[in-house]
Amino acid sequence: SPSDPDLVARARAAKEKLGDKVFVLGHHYQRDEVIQFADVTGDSFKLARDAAARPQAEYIVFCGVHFMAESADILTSDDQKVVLPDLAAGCSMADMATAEQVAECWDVLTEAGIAEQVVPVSYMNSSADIKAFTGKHGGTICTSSNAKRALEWAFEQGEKVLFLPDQHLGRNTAVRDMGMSLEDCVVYNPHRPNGGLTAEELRAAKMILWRGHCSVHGRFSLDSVNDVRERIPGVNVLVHPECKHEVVAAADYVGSTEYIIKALEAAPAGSKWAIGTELNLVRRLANRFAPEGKEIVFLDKTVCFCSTMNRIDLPHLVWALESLAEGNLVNRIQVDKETEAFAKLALERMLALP
Ligand code: CIZ
Ligand code: SF4
Repeated sequence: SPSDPDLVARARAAKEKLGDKVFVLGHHYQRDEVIQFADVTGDSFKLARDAAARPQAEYIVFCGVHFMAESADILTSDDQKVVLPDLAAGCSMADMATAEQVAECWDVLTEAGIAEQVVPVSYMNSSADIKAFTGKHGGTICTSSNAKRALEWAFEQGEKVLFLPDQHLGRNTAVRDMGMSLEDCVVYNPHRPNGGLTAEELRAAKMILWRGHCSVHGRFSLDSVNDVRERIPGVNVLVHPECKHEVVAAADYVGSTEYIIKALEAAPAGSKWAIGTELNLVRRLANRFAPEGKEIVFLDKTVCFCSTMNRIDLPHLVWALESLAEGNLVNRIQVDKETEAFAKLALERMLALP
């Protein structure tokens, strides 16, 4: 069983044996049984930075998903080895934009005569290949905390933005934060010829949104917002910007996981909150703040855990730590040199954003 005291003891022993050689990162969406062994917790960006700030740690055990481990590898030194305890922990959103599809999209933009006006902006939640494409074409990475600043910067470099791979974060940022209209946005569908768009539509658009979404956040609905308001009078609805535009438009507050945590820390006793983000985090926050008299519920009971985040469980973590303690480097995530160089360029543009 996941809370098996034997496994807990084994994880502790292996970690102790490794000492400073190992640094365990835990994403906010990880299971409690894994989070208890994390040296730091955070969102994908904070974790990648924290890994880089620990050069003495030879092994970075990344409890999160594949694209996050890639970003950690890109931002850490070559001597640091990033380990993902289960290689099947991918991200369905990141998988929605492949290198081939994005290269094809660039050809479509070139055919339409607009490629030189387009600046790619890619969400952190993308593969190293997509980050490299972004760097190569003069674009930047963004997170859900700095998407507005990234778009402002991009519109200083060019007239149009190709936003990858989360259409919801792109649309929400353009409309909520940048004063654009829904008509300024078009959706490029990689499964249709020319993205399902005419050259005229591409030329008229300001935001070209890649047709990707998060399979967790994308499932919160406007109904769930209306239902919770009826069920809990006075509730504050707080959602992540990966949610659909109609959900974000109906919410009281919108922000990244770090924003959500800070908002709940600052919330007064007696306040009520419905949160639209991953269930592991919402449950942990509900338990943490209940003693302070803050009532925190999950926005929609039909939405589940992120199944790939949940692949990292205590047995996988024990296996990874014990293997490392025995000198076996398992499940290393290593981005090739050329990809890394261009991806780093895009990440550095983000770090330089005002
Ligand atoms: O949806 C996710 O996976 C998020 C918000 C990741 C992250 O930490 O940026
Ligand atoms: Fe990917 Fe969504 Fe899971 Fe995050 S919560 S890892 S974006 S599928």
